[in-house]
Amino acid sequence: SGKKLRVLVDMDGVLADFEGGFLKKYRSRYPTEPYINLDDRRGFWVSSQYGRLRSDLREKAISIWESKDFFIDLDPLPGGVKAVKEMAEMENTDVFICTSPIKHYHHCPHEKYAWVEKHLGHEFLEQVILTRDKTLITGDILIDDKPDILGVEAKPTWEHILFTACHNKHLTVNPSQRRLNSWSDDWRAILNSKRQ
Ligand code: DGP
Repeated sequence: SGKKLRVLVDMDGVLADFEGGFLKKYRSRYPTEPYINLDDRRGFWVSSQYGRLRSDLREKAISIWESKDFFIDLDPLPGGVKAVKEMAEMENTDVFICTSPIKHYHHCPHEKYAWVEKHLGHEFLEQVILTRDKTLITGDILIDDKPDILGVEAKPTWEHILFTACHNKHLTVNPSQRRLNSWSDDWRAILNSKRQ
């Protein structure tokens, strides 16, 4: 009953292992430079924490995700691809992948589409939304690891479900904010709670 549930799912940190992929390539490219273990990550912006470690490491960090093959090479996070495929097969459910490309556009947008095609299939390209402002996109739920999702729309239609990641796991978010701790967590219950 009611209208279809619209679920927006973020890509980096939710479906694709941005943090793990970053650290692996950073250490391989800069083997003698200091780095931040995933357990010690704090704050969404990787470049900010590396810049605090040593100012020149900010640009070195940025060079990693601006490189060719960074985004296509990201491993899927456990259970994400399966969950999204299952969601898409559910009755009365529309799933979209809602992701913000980096402004260095030479590789990232192309590789995000290629990643979806590789892991979710060609048909799933229909579901991809690239936007720098997720508040403009209407939906019932947005599953995203970024704690603060802001934009020009002050009252987005979606409820933000905070997906737990290394950089946000210690955050005490406001008590009304719901979390999905991983794809082993009960995402079906969260979807069902929003159905009419
Ligand atoms: P999204 O997860 O859709 O909100 O997209 C955010 C993107 O920004 C994602 O590709 C991760 C990336 N990112 C992480 N840390 C930094 C950073 O310090 N600087 C920039 N420019 N991008 C970052």
